[in-house]
Parts: sequence; structure tokens; C-alpha cells
Amino acid sequence: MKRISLRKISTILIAALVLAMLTDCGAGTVSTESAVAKQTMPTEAAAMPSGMEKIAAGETTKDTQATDTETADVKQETATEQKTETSSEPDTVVYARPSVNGQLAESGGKLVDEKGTPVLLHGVSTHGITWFPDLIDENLFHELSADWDSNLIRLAVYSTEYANGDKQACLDLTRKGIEAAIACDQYVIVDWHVLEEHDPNVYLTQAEEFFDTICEEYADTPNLIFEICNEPNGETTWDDIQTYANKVIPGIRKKCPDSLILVGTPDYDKNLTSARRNPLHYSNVMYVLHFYASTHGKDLMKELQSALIAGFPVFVSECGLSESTGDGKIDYRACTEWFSLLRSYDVSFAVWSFSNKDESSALLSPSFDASKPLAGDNLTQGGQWVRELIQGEAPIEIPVPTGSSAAKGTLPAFFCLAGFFQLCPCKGLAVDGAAGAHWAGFRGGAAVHTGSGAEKKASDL
Ligand code: IDC
Repeated sequence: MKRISLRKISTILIAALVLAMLTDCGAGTVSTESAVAKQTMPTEAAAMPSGMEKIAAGETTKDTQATDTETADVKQETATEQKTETSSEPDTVVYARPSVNGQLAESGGKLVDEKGTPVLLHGVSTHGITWFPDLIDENLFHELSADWDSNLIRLAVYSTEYANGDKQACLDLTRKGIEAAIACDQYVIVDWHVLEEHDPNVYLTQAEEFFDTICEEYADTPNLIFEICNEPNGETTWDDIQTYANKVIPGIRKKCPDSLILVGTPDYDKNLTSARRNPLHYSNVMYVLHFYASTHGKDLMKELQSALIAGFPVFVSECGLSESTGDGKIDYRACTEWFSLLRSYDVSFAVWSFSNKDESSALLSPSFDASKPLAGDNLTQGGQWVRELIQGEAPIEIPVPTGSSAAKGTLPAFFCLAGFFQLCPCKGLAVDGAAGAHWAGFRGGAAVHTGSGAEKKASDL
């Protein structure tokens, strides 16, 4: 892992001090929990908005630092609630690889390896695999693993594409993606990408069939993680999701008894509270929250944080730098806040999307060339930021918007650091800041859409 130079750190710290004097620190927009957490962040990690130390041995767990005052209504028997720790023993978090850490599980609200050691997974999510089939490629996955240091890839299998499209293409690309992930020692989320149909029960039979096929073929493969329903939405309630989960999970467990299963929550994976009130009765289940940093602000952060403090097992299987439409501005300050929060609680994540669609959530440049490295101009600015984030570097060089002009530049490090609330919970560093307001306009080039799907609207995500 590359380290930040001392010069850079001192620049950042000085800048932070200056900024602290200029702003209203202490009247923070974040909770006490975060303020406490900042005191335990090692200096280097503090200078790294992502805090991506791959092995964070010796770090104090963050769930020792506060009690949750908002969860009185959440059932005491929540599987993990009793695990809220009070000790200040150091915790070790390992950046897992399947060949070393084996089958993952949920324990005490955390993602752990086969020996029970807490682990972290960081990676990217594909766009719909049938939308960009050429990107389901072993060489690209290898580069993600070796150069980006990613240990996770999520394969988004749009349920509508399987149910109403070419099942065989969906299965073949899923297999190809799984094989590629195994070949480069990555964990792989097989994501049944519920979206348009709102309620996962709509394609229940197809979901059972899909998971049955994949489980049969990869029964003893520790790399696999099953996400049984991306983003239930519309009128779908947690009860509906439970009904679905109670049918699909036993099917998966018949063939993959030890598998880790991720379960979506209502309102596009934004409502953990409903799941906490009435969790599922299976082991090795984690609940999913998704965010798009340039749209979702403090309310969703609070939803996540209160669940984590209560020891509820959360996995962020999809998140984006962009707005929730998958396009629009990128607010890098908000991104920094979000990924700092994830790091504070050792939450694993996959970033949307490993595609070259001409939209700001895409990590690959619209003119992406697979024969060139997964770096520099072959990536969007967002892609470059995410590469550094996953590599464990501080992605502090962020684009500065200059009105409608196409000029590029960088914001001084302290602007980014200011958003890093664990150092300075400054008032006014709102999640919805406009730092990247015009950023989307910088990108150009033709969209490359090699998949079968027509353009779809995601305006209400
Ligand atoms: C978006 C894609 C976009 C596509 C749209 C509809 O970025 O190209 O047209 O889906 O299929 C989600 C979803 C994810 C969305 C993404 C951005 O899981 O499928 O992808 N998003 O809108 N939830 C919140 C945001």
C-alpha cells in the first residue's frame, strides 16, 4: 500500500487547522458517535478519507464508543444486539482473500472469515451483466484484483432480464463472472438485481430457479456471496421481503449451507429499521443499505450508523459517488463523508458501476479501451477516485468545478479533509454541498452500450 508523504500529511493538518479556525467546528452536523470516533483514528488513517488501511490491526472498534439512543423500539432479540461491545480491546480487521480467509460468515454483526476474524471487502459492482457483457472478463477482473487491490466484485443480474430476456445469457455471464473472480482470488456477490418490478415476489419462481442453478454448480466455493434481492421499492414492505426471503434462503441453503446471504431492505435498500424490528431467523445473513453520495445525506447516514452501533449486520453491496439516478453531479465532499463513515465501522462495499456507460456513476471512461490499463484517462474522474479509494490511498485530489467551463483542476487537500468529519465535524460541511455541481458536464464521448437492455429510467431511486 502506498503511503501518503509526510509533507502531504503536514500540509493537510495545517490546512485542517486553518479550516477549523475559519469554520464553526464543534457545532457539528454529525453525531457524538462520530466525534468520539475521530479521537481514535490513527493519524495516517485520519489523513486518508477512505481510511483504507488494508490491515487495520490495533485499531479500536467503533462500536465501543457510543450507545444507540434511537433504537428503543427495535426488538431486543435482534440477533446481534447483545453483541454491542463495551470493551476497548483493539480489533483486527483483515482485508480478506478467498484463498486465505475462506468462507465468510456473519458473527456479532460483523463480517468474519472462516476463523472468526473480522474482514473487509472492497470492490466494484458491474452494471447489468447483459448490458455490458464484454466487461465480464478475466483480464479486467485480474487488473481490478492486482492493481486496484479489490477483493470483491458484484455481478448485477437484472431479474427482469432473466425473467423476460435471455436466461441462458444471464446464466452464462454469471458463470463467466464467477470463474473470473475465482481465478483472481476475489469474493463475488451474485446479485439478483430487483428494480423495475419493485417487489421481489414478482419473479420469485425465476429467482429460485436462478439461485438453484448457480448453487448446484458452485456448492463448495467460498468465493460466493448471494444477494437475493437488490433494492425492493415502491409499496414493497419488509413483510413482503421476508416472505420472499423465507422461500429463497432455504433453497440456497440446501446446496450452499454455509453461504453468506445479503438481503435487501425497503425503499431501495434504505430502510434498515424495518428489518431491525423483525429480523430474519437465519444465520449468516447481512442486511443491505445502498447510498448515492451526491443525493443521500445525513438521514441515511444516521439510518446506517444507528444500525451499526446496535451491532446490526450491514453490508453496502452497492453505492455510488453520483446522484441516485446514476448520473448528475459528483459531490466529492459527500463521498468523503460517506466512505469515512463506512471505514469507521469496517463496513464492506461495492461501488456502482464497472461500466463505460456515459453517466457519472460509471467508473470507466465512455471511450474505454480494454487493451489499456484500468487507470488514468481510461477511467472517469469518479473511477480514478474509486481506484485510489480501493487501493488504500487518500483520493484527495478532487476535481474543482469552474462554472460551466471544461477546465480541470484540484481542490486543495483541506477542502476534502474538511469533509472528513472524523477530524473536524464542522458545521456547514453539508453532505449536499455543491463542490461537484458541474462535474458531470466535464465528461464527453459517446456512450458504449453493448448490452441488450434498452435505456431505463431510475429517476425515483
Ligand atoms: C441505473 C444505471 C442506469 C440504468 C438504470 C436502470 O446506472 O444506467 O439506466 O439503472 O436500469 C440503483 C440501482 C441501479 C441503478 C443505480 C443508479 O440498483 O440499478 O443503475 N441505482 O440509478 N439504486 C440506486 C441507484
